[in-house]
Amino acid sequence: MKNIILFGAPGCGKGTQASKLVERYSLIHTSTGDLLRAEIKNKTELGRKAQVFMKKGELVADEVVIGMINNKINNNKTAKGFIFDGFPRTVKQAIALDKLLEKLEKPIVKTLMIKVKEEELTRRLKNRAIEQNRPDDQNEEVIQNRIKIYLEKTLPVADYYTKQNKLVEIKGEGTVDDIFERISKQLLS
Ligand code: B4P
Repeated sequence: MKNIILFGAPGCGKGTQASKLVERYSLIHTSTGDLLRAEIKNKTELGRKAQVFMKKGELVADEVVIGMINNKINNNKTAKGFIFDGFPRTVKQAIALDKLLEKLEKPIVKTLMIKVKEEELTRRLKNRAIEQNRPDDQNEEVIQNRIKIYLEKTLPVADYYTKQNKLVEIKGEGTVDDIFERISKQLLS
């Protein structure tokens, strides 16, 4: 099993690249953003609570997303591997993920950090607001809040994996295919 994390700021292209990677490598795509949006769509209690935070560009509570990941891993124990997209977003989530994978004796092999300049992130999120009508992309204030929260709460996760010698930086600007090839090279090395 090969477990990989796609890491980076909102709008860096984690979801875009994860979809292509699962196709090529037959891994299970595990996006906490997608799981939360499905809960909202299905009008569940969890979705109703998560929506309040997501609309403001805030993170959903660690316990909630860790619980969702726990279920996903337990329901796919024989999988070839997972691509974690948008998770972990806090150091607490990273520690919990290590513990869950320890039980399976299948640790994270690499954390790929997709790096994109802030002005390009903002441009992409504004475009996504038009294309996908996501409530968390709808105004500049929320977009800026998401970037601020990324810098405060999520960026320390990069140090966590650097200390484990697992962090690899990927230039996240250029065409989707160029970035995909950069990531694939890292997965094969
Ligand atoms: P996510 O669903 O993870 O979304 P994201 O970080 O905003 O975007 P991503 O990086 O996947 O970008 P995409 O490929 O779409 O999170 C949404 C929210 O859910 C969070 O803000 C939070 O509230 C909550 N949440 C999720 N996980 C959580 C967790 N673990 N803990 C707590 N809360 C959590 O790309 C963006 C746009 O750029 C797209 O329109 C795409 O087409 C375009 N694009 C991609 N690559 C491009 C390229 N190379 N060139 C030009 N455009 C490109």
